[in-house]
Amino acid sequence: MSLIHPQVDRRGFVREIAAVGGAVLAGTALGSCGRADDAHHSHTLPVEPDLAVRGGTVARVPLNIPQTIAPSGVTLRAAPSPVEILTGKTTTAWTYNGLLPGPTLSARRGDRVTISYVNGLAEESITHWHGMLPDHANDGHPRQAVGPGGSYSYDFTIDQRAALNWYHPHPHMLTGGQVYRGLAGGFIVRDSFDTGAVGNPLGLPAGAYEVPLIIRDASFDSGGSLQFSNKSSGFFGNMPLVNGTANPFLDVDRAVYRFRVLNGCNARIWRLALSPAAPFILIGTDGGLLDRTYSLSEISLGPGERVDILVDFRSLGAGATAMLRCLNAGWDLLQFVGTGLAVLGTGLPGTLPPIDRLSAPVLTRRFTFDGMTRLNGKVYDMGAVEFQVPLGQVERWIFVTNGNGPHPVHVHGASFQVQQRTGGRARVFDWERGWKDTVVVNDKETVEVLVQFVAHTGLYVIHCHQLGHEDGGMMANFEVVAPT
Ligand SMILES: [Cu+2]
Repeated sequence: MSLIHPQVDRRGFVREIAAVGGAVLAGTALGSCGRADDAHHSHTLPVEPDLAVRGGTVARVPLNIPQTIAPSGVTLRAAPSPVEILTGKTTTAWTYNGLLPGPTLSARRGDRVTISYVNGLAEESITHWHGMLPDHANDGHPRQAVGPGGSYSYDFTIDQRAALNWYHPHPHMLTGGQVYRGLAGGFIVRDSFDTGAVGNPLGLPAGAYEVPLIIRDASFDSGGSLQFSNKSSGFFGNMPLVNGTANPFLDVDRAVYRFRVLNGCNARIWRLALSPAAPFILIGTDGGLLDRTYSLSEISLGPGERVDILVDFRSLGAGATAMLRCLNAGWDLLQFVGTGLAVLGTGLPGTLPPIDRLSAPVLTRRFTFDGMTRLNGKVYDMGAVEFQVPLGQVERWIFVTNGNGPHPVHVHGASFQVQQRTGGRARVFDWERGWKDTVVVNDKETVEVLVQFVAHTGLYVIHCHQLGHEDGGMMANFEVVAPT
Protein backbone atom coordinates (compact mmCIF):
# COMPACT_ATOMS: atom_id res chain seq x y z
CA MET A 1 0.00 0.00 0.00
CA SER A 2 1.58 3.20 -1.08
CA LEU A 3 -0.94 5.95 -0.60
CA ILE A 4 1.54 8.69 0.19
CA HIS A 5 4.07 8.66 -2.59
CA PRO A 6 1.67 8.72 -5.53
CA GLN A 7 0.00 11.80 -4.00
CA VAL A 8 3.33 13.55 -3.62
CA ASP A 9 4.19 12.70 -7.20
CA ARG A 10 0.83 13.83 -8.40
CA ARG A 11 1.15 17.12 -6.57
CA GLY A 12 4.46 17.81 -8.21
CA PHE A 13 2.99 17.00 -11.59
CA VAL A 14 -0.06 19.08 -10.89
CA ARG A 15 1.94 22.16 -9.95
CA GLU A 16 3.87 22.05 -13.19
CA ILE A 17 0.78 21.64 -15.32
CA ALA A 18 -1.10 24.23 -13.33
CA ALA A 19 1.55 26.85 -13.95
CA VAL A 20 1.55 26.24 -17.67
CA GLY A 21 -2.21 26.02 -17.87
CA GLY A 22 -2.64 29.33 -16.10
CA ALA A 23 -0.40 31.04 -18.58
CA VAL A 24 -2.30 29.60 -21.49
CA LEU A 25 -5.57 30.82 -20.13
CA ALA A 26 -4.21 34.24 -19.32
CA GLY A 27 -2.67 34.63 -22.72
CA THR A 28 -5.42 33.50 -25.06
CA ALA A 29 -8.58 35.16 -26.20
CA LEU A 30 -10.86 34.21 -23.34
CA GLY A 31 -12.32 37.65 -23.10
CA SER A 32 -14.47 36.75 -26.09
CA CYS A 33 -15.86 33.54 -24.63
CA GLY A 34 -18.82 35.04 -22.81
CA ARG A 35 -21.46 34.39 -25.45
CA ALA A 36 -24.48 32.70 -23.98
CA ASP A 37 -24.47 29.85 -26.48
CA ASP A 38 -20.85 28.84 -25.96
CA ALA A 39 -21.56 26.30 -23.30
CA HIS A 40 -24.43 24.42 -24.83
CA HIS A 41 -22.39 21.87 -26.71
CA SER A 42 -21.64 19.60 -23.81
CA HIS A 43 -22.47 18.99 -20.20
CA THR A 44 -18.96 17.89 -19.49
CA LEU A 45 -15.70 19.73 -19.72
CA PRO A 46 -13.53 19.07 -22.73
CA VAL A 47 -9.85 18.59 -22.12
CA GLU A 48 -7.79 21.65 -22.93
CA PRO A 49 -6.33 20.84 -26.32
CA ASP A 50 -3.14 22.78 -26.27
CA LEU A 51 -0.62 23.82 -23.68
CA ALA A 52 1.40 26.14 -25.89
CA VAL A 53 2.44 29.07 -23.76
CA ARG A 54 2.04 32.67 -24.69
CA GLY A 55 3.08 35.19 -22.04
CA GLY A 56 4.37 34.51 -18.52
CA THR A 57 3.55 31.76 -16.10
CA VAL A 58 1.48 31.90 -12.96
CA ALA A 59 2.64 29.86 -9.97
CA ARG A 60 -0.47 28.33 -8.50
CA VAL A 61 -1.02 27.06 -4.98
CA PRO A 62 -3.63 24.70 -3.55
CA LEU A 63 -6.99 26.29 -2.75
CA ASN A 64 -7.51 26.87 0.97
CA ILE A 65 -10.55 25.01 2.29
CA PRO A 66 -11.59 26.73 5.54
CA GLN A 67 -11.97 24.44 8.53
CA THR A 68 -15.59 23.61 9.36
CA ILE A 69 -16.85 23.90 12.93
CA ALA A 70 -20.21 23.57 14.65
CA PRO A 71 -21.38 26.99 15.93
CA SER A 72 -22.12 25.63 19.35
CA GLY A 73 -20.16 26.78 22.38
CA VAL A 74 -17.52 28.43 20.24
CA THR A 75 -15.67 31.71 20.50
CA LEU A 76 -15.12 33.86 17.41
CA ARG A 77 -12.42 36.42 18.09
CA ALA A 78 -11.91 39.20 15.57
CA ALA A 79 -8.35 40.46 15.66
CA PRO A 80 -5.39 41.39 13.47
CA SER A 81 -3.36 38.29 12.58
CA PRO A 82 -0.37 37.56 10.37
CA VAL A 83 -1.28 35.40 7.36
CA GLU A 84 0.54 34.41 4.21
CA ILE A 85 -1.50 35.35 1.14
CA LEU A 86 1.28 36.31 -1.27
CA THR A 87 4.00 33.66 -1.29
CA GLY A 88 6.85 34.60 1.02
CA LYS A 89 5.17 37.73 2.34
CA THR A 90 3.34 38.31 5.61
CA THR A 91 0.06 40.19 5.49
CA THR A 92 -1.58 41.48 8.63
CA ALA A 93 -5.21 40.65 7.98
CA TRP A 94 -8.17 41.07 10.35
CA THR A 95 -9.40 37.58 11.00
CA TYR A 96 -11.81 35.47 12.97
CA ASN A 97 -9.74 33.09 15.11
CA GLY A 98 -6.62 33.80 13.08
CA LEU A 99 -8.11 32.37 9.89
CA LEU A 100 -8.73 33.96 6.49
CA PRO A 101 -11.55 33.44 5.75
CA GLY A 102 -12.97 32.56 9.16
CA PRO A 103 -13.98 28.98 9.93
CA THR A 104 -17.01 27.69 8.03
CA LEU A 105 -19.82 27.32 10.52
CA SER A 106 -22.06 24.35 9.76
CA ALA A 107 -25.26 23.44 11.57
CA ARG A 108 -28.62 21.80 11.00
CA ARG A 109 -32.05 23.34 11.13
CA GLY A 110 -33.17 23.02 14.74
CA ASP A 111 -29.68 23.36 16.15
CA ARG A 112 -28.99 25.92 18.85
CA VAL A 113 -26.25 28.42 17.99
CA THR A 114 -24.14 29.65 20.91
CA ILE A 115 -21.26 31.88 19.93
CA SER A 116 -19.19 34.23 22.03
CA TYR A 117 -17.96 37.04 19.82
CA VAL A 118 -14.86 38.83 21.12
CA ASN A 119 -13.71 42.12 19.63
CA GLY A 120 -9.92 42.09 19.47
CA LEU A 121 -9.83 45.04 17.08
CA ALA A 122 -8.86 48.60 17.96
CA GLU A 123 -12.31 49.85 16.89
CA GLU A 124 -15.91 48.89 17.53
CA SER A 125 -17.49 45.95 15.75
CA ILE A 126 -20.28 43.39 15.84
CA THR A 127 -20.94 40.30 13.73
CA HIS A 128 -23.99 39.86 11.51
CA TRP A 129 -25.09 36.45 10.20
CA HIS A 130 -26.01 37.38 6.63
CA GLY A 131 -28.92 35.24 5.45
CA MET A 132 -29.63 33.81 8.87
CA LEU A 133 -33.00 34.71 10.37
CA PRO A 134 -32.47 35.10 14.12
CA ASP A 135 -34.28 37.52 16.39
CA HIS A 136 -33.07 41.12 16.67
CA ALA A 137 -30.86 40.46 19.69
CA ASN A 138 -28.86 37.95 17.63
CA ASP A 139 -28.82 39.75 14.29
CA GLY A 140 -25.68 41.83 14.75
CA HIS A 141 -27.50 45.14 14.28
CA PRO A 142 -25.17 48.20 14.23
CA ARG A 143 -26.66 49.31 17.57
CA GLN A 144 -25.14 46.18 19.12
CA ALA A 145 -21.54 47.06 18.23
CA VAL A 146 -19.08 46.55 21.07
CA GLY A 147 -15.85 48.46 21.60
CA PRO A 148 -12.28 47.13 21.65
CA GLY A 149 -11.99 44.30 24.14
CA GLY A 150 -15.77 43.96 24.32
CA SER A 151 -17.77 40.83 23.64
CA TYR A 152 -21.28 39.79 22.59
CA SER A 153 -23.03 36.50 23.30
CA TYR A 154 -25.22 35.03 20.57
CA ASP A 155 -27.79 32.38 21.39
CA PHE A 156 -30.48 31.40 18.91
CA THR A 157 -32.06 28.34 17.35
CA ILE A 158 -31.87 27.84 13.58
CA ASP A 159 -35.29 27.61 11.93
CA GLN A 160 -34.89 28.18 8.20
CA ARG A 161 -34.11 26.41 4.93
CA ALA A 162 -30.74 24.87 4.22
CA ALA A 163 -28.48 27.43 2.53
CA LEU A 164 -25.03 28.93 2.34
CA ASN A 165 -25.13 32.03 4.50
CA TRP A 166 -22.16 33.98 5.83
CA TYR A 167 -20.95 36.16 8.66
CA HIS A 168 -19.16 39.47 8.67
CA PRO A 169 -18.93 42.69 10.73
CA HIS A 170 -21.79 45.20 10.69
CA PRO A 171 -20.75 48.27 12.75
CA HIS A 172 -22.02 51.57 11.41
CA MET A 173 -19.53 53.28 9.05
CA LEU A 174 -16.80 50.65 9.64
CA THR A 175 -18.12 47.57 7.84
CA GLY A 176 -16.25 48.09 4.56
CA GLY A 177 -12.78 48.25 6.08
CA GLN A 178 -13.37 45.34 8.42
CA VAL A 179 -14.75 43.03 5.75
CA TYR A 180 -12.03 44.08 3.32
CA ARG A 181 -9.26 43.33 5.81
CA GLY A 182 -10.53 39.78 6.07
CA LEU A 183 -13.45 39.43 8.48
CA ALA A 184 -15.82 37.04 6.73
CA GLY A 185 -16.73 33.37 6.85
CA GLY A 186 -19.30 30.91 5.56
CA PHE A 187 -22.31 29.67 7.57
CA ILE A 188 -23.87 26.55 6.07
CA VAL A 189 -27.31 25.46 7.20
CA ARG A 190 -28.38 21.85 6.58
CA ASP A 191 -31.79 20.23 6.76
CA SER A 192 -33.41 16.86 6.13
CA PHE A 193 -33.17 17.24 2.32
CA ASP A 194 -29.81 18.92 2.08
CA THR A 195 -27.97 16.97 4.74
CA GLY A 196 -24.50 17.50 3.33
CA ALA A 197 -23.75 13.84 3.93
CA VAL A 198 -22.86 11.18 1.39
CA GLY A 199 -26.10 9.43 0.49
CA ASN A 200 -28.25 12.54 0.97
CA PRO A 201 -31.81 12.25 -0.40
CA LEU A 202 -31.12 14.53 -3.37
CA GLY A 203 -27.92 12.81 -4.44
CA LEU A 204 -25.95 16.04 -4.15
CA PRO A 205 -22.15 15.86 -4.11
CA ALA A 206 -20.85 15.74 -0.55
CA GLY A 207 -17.67 15.56 1.45
CA ALA A 208 -14.65 16.52 -0.64
CA TYR A 209 -16.99 17.07 -3.59
CA GLU A 210 -18.77 19.99 -1.91
CA VAL A 211 -16.51 23.05 -1.82
CA PRO A 212 -17.24 26.55 -0.47
CA LEU A 213 -15.78 29.36 -2.58
CA ILE A 214 -15.61 32.81 -0.99
CA ILE A 215 -14.45 35.00 -3.86
CA ARG A 216 -13.31 38.56 -3.22
CA ASP A 217 -10.85 41.11 -4.54
CA ALA A 218 -7.91 42.78 -2.80
CA SER A 219 -4.90 45.01 -3.44
CA PHE A 220 -1.48 44.67 -1.84
CA ASP A 221 1.53 46.95 -1.68
CA SER A 222 5.00 45.63 -2.49
CA GLY A 223 5.52 44.59 1.12
CA GLY A 224 2.37 42.48 1.17
CA SER A 225 0.18 44.88 3.17
CA LEU A 226 -3.46 45.24 2.20
CA GLN A 227 -4.27 48.56 0.57
CA PHE A 228 -7.67 50.12 1.21
CA SER A 229 -9.54 53.39 1.10
CA ASN A 230 -13.15 53.55 2.21
CA LYS A 231 -14.52 55.46 -0.75
CA SER A 232 -18.28 55.80 -1.07
CA SER A 233 -17.89 54.89 -4.72
CA GLY A 234 -16.66 51.49 -3.57
CA PHE A 235 -13.25 49.90 -3.21
CA PHE A 236 -12.06 47.66 -6.03
CA GLY A 237 -9.03 45.46 -5.44
CA ASN A 238 -6.70 44.63 -8.30
CA MET A 239 -6.57 40.85 -7.86
CA PRO A 240 -8.91 38.04 -6.77
CA LEU A 241 -8.65 35.81 -3.71
CA VAL A 242 -10.62 32.58 -3.40
CA ASN A 243 -10.96 31.40 0.21
CA GLY A 244 -8.07 33.77 0.94
CA THR A 245 -5.83 32.06 -1.63
CA ALA A 246 -4.13 34.04 -4.41
CA ASN A 247 -3.77 32.10 -7.70
CA PRO A 248 -5.37 28.89 -6.39
CA PHE A 249 -5.83 25.53 -8.01
CA LEU A 250 -8.04 22.64 -6.95
CA ASP A 251 -7.45 19.01 -7.85
CA VAL A 252 -10.70 17.55 -9.14
CA ASP A 253 -11.57 13.90 -9.66
CA ARG A 254 -13.72 12.70 -12.55
CA ALA A 255 -16.89 13.56 -10.66
CA VAL A 256 -19.62 16.16 -10.27
CA TYR A 257 -18.67 18.86 -7.77
CA ARG A 258 -20.92 21.16 -5.78
CA PHE A 259 -19.58 24.69 -5.29
CA ARG A 260 -21.12 27.00 -2.70
CA VAL A 261 -20.12 30.40 -4.05
CA LEU A 262 -20.22 33.72 -2.18
CA ASN A 263 -19.30 37.13 -3.54
CA GLY A 264 -17.34 38.54 -0.60
CA CYS A 265 -16.25 41.75 -2.37
CA ASN A 266 -16.87 45.25 -1.08
CA ALA A 267 -18.16 46.46 -4.45
CA ARG A 268 -17.22 44.23 -7.39
CA ILE A 269 -19.77 42.25 -9.41
CA TRP A 270 -18.48 38.84 -10.50
CA ARG A 271 -19.50 37.47 -13.87
CA LEU A 272 -18.57 33.84 -13.52
CA ALA A 273 -17.92 31.47 -16.40
CA LEU A 274 -15.90 28.33 -17.09
CA SER A 275 -13.10 28.03 -19.60
CA PRO A 276 -13.11 26.00 -21.77
CA ALA A 277 -16.79 26.85 -21.99
CA ALA A 278 -18.97 24.46 -20.00
CA PRO A 279 -22.19 24.95 -18.08
CA PHE A 280 -22.81 25.63 -14.43
CA ILE A 281 -25.76 23.60 -13.21
CA LEU A 282 -27.44 26.11 -10.91
CA ILE A 283 -29.28 24.41 -8.03
CA GLY A 284 -29.59 27.15 -5.43
CA THR A 285 -29.35 30.84 -4.56
CA ASP A 286 -29.10 32.95 -1.38
CA GLY A 287 -31.91 31.22 0.52
CA GLY A 288 -31.17 27.64 -0.51
CA LEU A 289 -32.13 25.16 -3.20
CA LEU A 290 -34.23 26.08 -6.20
CA ASP A 291 -37.12 23.86 -7.27
CA ARG A 292 -35.33 22.85 -10.48
CA THR A 293 -31.91 23.03 -12.04
CA TYR A 294 -30.75 25.56 -14.64
CA SER A 295 -27.88 25.05 -17.07
CA LEU A 296 -26.08 28.39 -17.41
CA SER A 297 -22.99 29.50 -19.29
CA GLU A 298 -22.44 32.43 -16.94
CA ILE A 299 -23.67 33.78 -13.62
CA SER A 300 -23.52 37.35 -12.33
CA LEU A 301 -23.06 37.75 -8.58
CA GLY A 302 -23.08 40.99 -6.60
CA PRO A 303 -21.58 41.57 -3.13
CA GLY A 304 -23.35 39.39 -0.57
CA GLU A 305 -25.09 37.17 -3.13
CA ARG A 306 -24.57 33.38 -3.20
CA VAL A 307 -25.10 30.62 -5.74
CA ASP A 308 -25.08 26.86 -5.34
CA ILE A 309 -23.74 25.27 -8.52
CA LEU A 310 -22.71 21.88 -9.83
CA VAL A 311 -19.86 21.42 -12.30
CA ASP A 312 -19.41 18.15 -14.14
CA PHE A 313 -15.75 17.12 -14.31
CA ARG A 314 -16.45 13.49 -15.26
CA SER A 315 -14.66 13.87 -18.58
CA LEU A 316 -11.70 15.92 -17.30
CA GLY A 317 -8.70 13.67 -17.70
CA ALA A 318 -5.55 13.46 -15.60
CA GLY A 319 -3.56 16.68 -15.84
CA ALA A 320 -6.19 18.43 -17.94
CA THR A 321 -7.29 21.81 -16.66
CA ALA A 322 -10.25 24.14 -16.64
CA MET A 323 -10.63 27.63 -15.21
CA LEU A 324 -13.28 29.51 -13.26
CA ARG A 325 -13.08 33.05 -14.59
CA CYS A 326 -14.67 36.45 -14.18
CA LEU A 327 -15.66 37.81 -17.58
CA ASN A 328 -16.10 41.34 -16.23
CA ALA A 329 -12.61 41.63 -14.77
CA GLY A 330 -10.98 39.27 -17.26
CA TRP A 331 -9.46 37.41 -14.31
CA ASP A 332 -8.69 33.76 -13.74
CA LEU A 333 -10.21 32.93 -10.34
CA LEU A 334 -9.63 29.22 -9.73
CA GLN A 335 -7.96 26.56 -11.81
CA PHE A 336 -9.27 23.00 -11.78
CA VAL A 337 -6.74 20.26 -12.43
CA GLY A 338 -7.95 16.78 -13.28
CA THR A 339 -6.63 13.88 -11.23
CA GLY A 340 -8.09 11.33 -13.62
CA LEU A 341 -9.57 9.43 -10.70
CA ALA A 342 -13.04 8.24 -11.70
CA VAL A 343 -15.61 8.35 -8.91
CA LEU A 344 -18.53 5.99 -9.23
CA GLY A 345 -22.03 7.04 -8.38
CA THR A 346 -21.81 10.79 -8.81
CA GLY A 347 -24.24 12.52 -11.07
CA LEU A 348 -26.70 15.34 -11.36
CA PRO A 349 -29.72 15.49 -9.04
CA GLY A 350 -33.17 14.56 -10.26
CA THR A 351 -35.94 16.65 -8.82
CA LEU A 352 -35.46 19.32 -6.18
CA PRO A 353 -38.03 20.06 -3.47
CA PRO A 354 -40.73 22.65 -4.26
CA ILE A 355 -40.60 26.29 -3.14
CA ASP A 356 -43.53 28.05 -1.51
CA ARG A 357 -44.41 31.08 -3.61
CA LEU A 358 -45.32 34.37 -1.98
CA SER A 359 -48.35 36.06 -3.51
CA ALA A 360 -51.14 38.59 -2.90
CA PRO A 361 -49.20 41.45 -1.31
CA VAL A 362 -51.41 43.72 0.77
CA LEU A 363 -49.08 46.72 0.75
CA THR A 364 -46.42 48.26 -1.49
CA ARG A 365 -43.35 50.11 -0.24
CA ARG A 366 -40.92 51.96 -2.44
CA PHE A 367 -37.22 52.32 -1.60
CA THR A 368 -34.99 54.71 -3.52
CA PHE A 369 -31.23 54.28 -3.37
CA ASP A 370 -30.00 57.81 -3.87
CA GLY A 371 -26.49 59.05 -4.57
CA MET A 372 -23.94 57.09 -2.58
CA THR A 373 -25.19 57.67 0.96
CA ARG A 374 -28.97 57.86 1.13
CA LEU A 375 -31.95 55.52 1.23
CA ASN A 376 -35.31 57.19 0.64
CA GLY A 377 -33.49 60.51 0.77
CA LYS A 378 -31.98 59.98 4.23
CA VAL A 379 -28.53 59.12 5.50
CA TYR A 380 -28.73 56.27 8.03
CA ASP A 381 -29.93 57.33 11.46
CA MET A 382 -29.10 54.47 13.79
CA GLY A 383 -31.53 55.72 16.43
CA ALA A 384 -34.53 56.09 14.15
CA VAL A 385 -37.20 53.58 13.09
CA GLU A 386 -38.28 54.50 9.57
CA PHE A 387 -41.28 52.17 9.17
CA GLN A 388 -43.04 49.20 10.70
CA VAL A 389 -43.91 45.89 9.06
CA PRO A 390 -46.56 43.57 10.50
CA LEU A 391 -45.29 40.04 11.10
CA GLY A 392 -46.73 37.61 8.56
CA GLN A 393 -47.89 40.26 6.07
CA VAL A 394 -46.88 39.74 2.45
CA GLU A 395 -45.61 43.03 1.02
CA ARG A 396 -44.36 44.24 -2.35
CA TRP A 397 -41.08 46.12 -1.99
CA ILE A 398 -39.88 48.14 -4.97
CA PHE A 399 -36.20 49.08 -5.21
CA VAL A 400 -35.29 51.98 -7.49
CA THR A 401 -32.20 54.11 -7.97
CA ASN A 402 -31.37 57.47 -9.42
CA GLY A 403 -27.81 56.37 -10.24
CA ASN A 404 -24.51 55.29 -8.72
CA GLY A 405 -25.41 51.62 -9.11
CA PRO A 406 -24.97 48.76 -8.94
CA HIS A 407 -26.70 48.68 -5.57
CA PRO A 408 -26.87 45.16 -4.12
CA VAL A 409 -29.93 45.64 -1.89
CA HIS A 410 -29.93 43.46 1.23
CA VAL A 411 -32.73 42.90 3.75
CA HIS A 412 -32.23 41.51 7.26
CA GLY A 413 -34.80 39.39 9.05
CA ALA A 414 -36.50 37.74 6.06
CA SER A 415 -35.93 36.31 2.62
CA PHE A 416 -37.74 37.66 -0.43
CA GLN A 417 -38.67 36.51 -3.92
CA VAL A 418 -37.75 38.63 -6.93
CA GLN A 419 -40.81 39.29 -9.11
CA GLN A 420 -39.57 41.52 -11.90
CA ARG A 421 -36.94 43.96 -13.07
CA THR A 422 -37.95 46.82 -15.35
CA GLY A 423 -35.57 49.21 -17.10
CA GLY A 424 -31.90 48.36 -17.53
CA ARG A 425 -31.47 44.62 -17.92
CA ALA A 426 -35.29 44.29 -17.86
CA ARG A 427 -35.47 40.66 -16.70
CA VAL A 428 -35.12 38.39 -13.70
CA PHE A 429 -32.15 36.07 -14.11
CA ASP A 430 -32.15 32.40 -13.20
CA TRP A 431 -29.64 33.09 -10.40
CA GLU A 432 -32.22 35.46 -8.87
CA ARG A 433 -34.92 32.79 -8.52
CA GLY A 434 -35.97 31.12 -5.31
CA TRP A 435 -35.40 32.71 -1.92
CA LYS A 436 -33.10 35.71 -1.91
CA ASP A 437 -31.83 38.21 0.64
CA THR A 438 -29.73 40.36 -1.71
CA VAL A 439 -30.57 41.58 -5.23
CA VAL A 440 -28.58 43.84 -7.55
CA VAL A 441 -30.20 47.05 -8.78
CA ASN A 442 -28.31 48.68 -11.62
CA ASP A 443 -28.75 52.25 -12.82
CA LYS A 444 -32.11 52.79 -14.55
CA GLU A 445 -33.48 49.56 -13.03
CA THR A 446 -36.50 49.00 -10.85
CA VAL A 447 -36.61 45.66 -9.04
CA GLU A 448 -39.76 44.38 -7.40
CA VAL A 449 -39.74 41.69 -4.71
CA LEU A 450 -42.30 40.06 -2.44
CA VAL A 451 -41.29 39.74 1.17
CA GLN A 452 -42.89 38.28 4.28
CA PHE A 453 -41.39 38.50 7.76
CA VAL A 454 -42.35 35.28 9.47
CA ALA A 455 -39.59 34.64 11.97
CA HIS A 456 -39.50 37.37 14.61
CA THR A 457 -40.72 40.82 15.57
CA GLY A 458 -37.99 43.36 16.25
CA LEU A 459 -35.60 45.87 14.71
CA TYR A 460 -33.86 45.06 11.42
CA VAL A 461 -32.21 46.96 8.58
CA ILE A 462 -32.43 47.27 4.82
CA HIS A 463 -29.27 48.53 3.16
CA CYS A 464 -27.04 48.61 0.14
CA HIS A 465 -24.33 45.91 0.32
CA GLN A 466 -21.87 47.95 -1.73
CA LEU A 467 -19.98 48.54 1.47
CA GLY A 468 -18.88 52.08 0.58
CA HIS A 469 -22.56 52.98 0.16
CA GLU A 470 -23.51 51.13 3.34
CA ASP A 471 -20.86 52.88 5.42
CA GLY A 472 -21.86 56.20 3.85
CA GLY A 473 -25.36 55.74 5.22
CA MET A 474 -27.41 53.91 2.55
CA MET A 475 -29.29 51.99 5.22
CA ALA A 476 -32.56 52.25 7.16
CA ASN A 477 -33.95 50.72 10.35
CA PHE A 478 -37.39 49.18 10.35
CA GLU A 479 -39.34 47.30 12.94
CA VAL A 480 -41.26 44.07 12.47
CA VAL A 481 -44.29 44.34 14.75
CA ALA A 482 -47.01 41.96 15.91
CA PRO A 483 -49.98 41.98 13.52
CA THR A 484 -52.88 44.12 14.68
CU1 LIG B 1 -25.51 51.16 -3.25
